[in-house]
Amino acid sequence: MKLINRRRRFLRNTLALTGAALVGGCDRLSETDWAPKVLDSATTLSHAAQRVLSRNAMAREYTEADISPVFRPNGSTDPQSSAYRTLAANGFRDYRLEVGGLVAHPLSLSLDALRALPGRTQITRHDCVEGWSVIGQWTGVQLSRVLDLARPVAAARFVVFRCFDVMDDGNEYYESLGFDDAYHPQTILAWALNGQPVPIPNGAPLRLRVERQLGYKMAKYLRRIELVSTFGDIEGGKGGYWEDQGYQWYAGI
Ligand SMILES: Nc1nc2c(c(=O)[nH]1)N[C@H]1C(S)=C(S)[C@@H](COP(=O)(O)O)O[C@H]1N2
Ligand SMILES: [Mo]
Repeated sequence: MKLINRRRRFLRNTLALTGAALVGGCDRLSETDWAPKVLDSATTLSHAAQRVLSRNAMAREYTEADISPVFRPNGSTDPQSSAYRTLAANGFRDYRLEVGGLVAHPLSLSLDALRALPGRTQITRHDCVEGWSVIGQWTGVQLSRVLDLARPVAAARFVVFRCFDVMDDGNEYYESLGFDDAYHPQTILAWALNGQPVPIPNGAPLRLRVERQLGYKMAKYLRRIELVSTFGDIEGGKGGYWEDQGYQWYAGI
């Protein structure tokens, strides 16, 4: 057996038995080619074990040379709600992101206010559940910074994202995250794609990036962020538009 295979098998077994013990090594693991295959085996672990394993893990980041020529848009690409049309017609100058629900300090943030917060730029791969991927560079503010300003109260357990677009069945797109992903350093509210304002097809003026989960978690056309204790009483009760159609709430890659 080649050494690499032996290491792989060893790691797979180790992960399966003591996933939590390896948390400290995840950043290093993710820099190697074989790490994604090893981490794939984590999908056989229980959800709870996977969360412990991945709490601090970073999604892989790429170089400018890896950026896809076109960032393929998917789902809604041109929202028609009158609120959105009005904002778009004015170049989103009147846009405000509302932050409310179980917070001590509700917010209403303009794009300038969001851009004035410390930013993060990351080149990441977007994986759609349909089986295609694209790589793009995203710039925005870490969601954790916005949450720190809003100060979630103790009862808050999930972050819900409300969007401007209405789907074919008449329901608004929405999504939700637990606090592990909400406070993850690569979870950002992005206002730029590849150095330009986010184009309308990709979620203008502000969209979520959650780099360790599948594309449908990354709500575009953000209207409002709500802190809640449960999402069971929102829309279909499963935590997101696609979750309400049967997709998994935790869409780990
Ligand atoms: N508001 C909203 N967000 C959305 C969607 C959508 O239809 N509406 N589609 C999701 C899906 S399935 C994917 S793959 C990505 C697509 O992002 P992109 O258009 O920038 O490629 O957005 C996600 N976020
Ligand atoms: Mo998707």
